[in-house]
Amino acid sequence: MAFTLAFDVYGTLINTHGVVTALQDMVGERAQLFSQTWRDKQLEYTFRRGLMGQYEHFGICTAQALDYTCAHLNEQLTDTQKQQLMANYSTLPAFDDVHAGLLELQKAGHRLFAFSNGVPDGIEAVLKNAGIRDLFDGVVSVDPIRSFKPNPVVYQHFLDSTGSNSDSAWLVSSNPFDVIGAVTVGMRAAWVQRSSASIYDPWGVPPTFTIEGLQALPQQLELQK
Ligand code: 2OP
Repeated sequence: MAFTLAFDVYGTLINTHGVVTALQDMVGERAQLFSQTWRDKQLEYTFRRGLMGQYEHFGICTAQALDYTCAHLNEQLTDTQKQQLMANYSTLPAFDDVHAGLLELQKAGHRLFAFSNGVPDGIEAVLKNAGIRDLFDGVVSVDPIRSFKPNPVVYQHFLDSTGSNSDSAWLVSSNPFDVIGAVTVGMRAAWVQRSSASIYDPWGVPPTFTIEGLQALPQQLELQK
């Protein structure tokens, strides 16, 4: 049986910490801390905007989180530096295991979709620049719903947009909140734990299985048919 696979983008296919190299020139040793704070705040803003019904594009959440991070860490970045960091967001790299893993899944006959909090143009650009856009059947953004993961409505939007259902569709994500969001609406979900430092939320809602990278996904899906 071929499955419909929803791949989370930022943090799963694409390494958001690809900005660290550019940040090293701007904030030196604090580049890693800056990157992590920026990412955490970006996600927090999506959660809060979703909860409050105050939707703004993912790019706005990212830009506002960047301003917050500068203030929080007392780093005075210029407008040009901030623009450079925001531009880097569309040229972030894919993780090393992604291209080969997607290719194998495509060959196995699965339908591959990128499914993200990003707006369609942003998702298209980052996947294209990372050299993996052609491996997908399509891109599904939360934007038409004007909310963010893990609002249950956005997972239903994925199923509706791809003509799939919770028996045939899987979420593949490194973000535990995303996995829990998908499992809660009845989808199956693979958690991609690339590092032992990545902790799963102890909510009693486990992933269907855990993998260390996409190379393990084709075989694991074979076992689920
Ligand atoms: C994405 O939707 C959650 O950032 C993650 O791409």
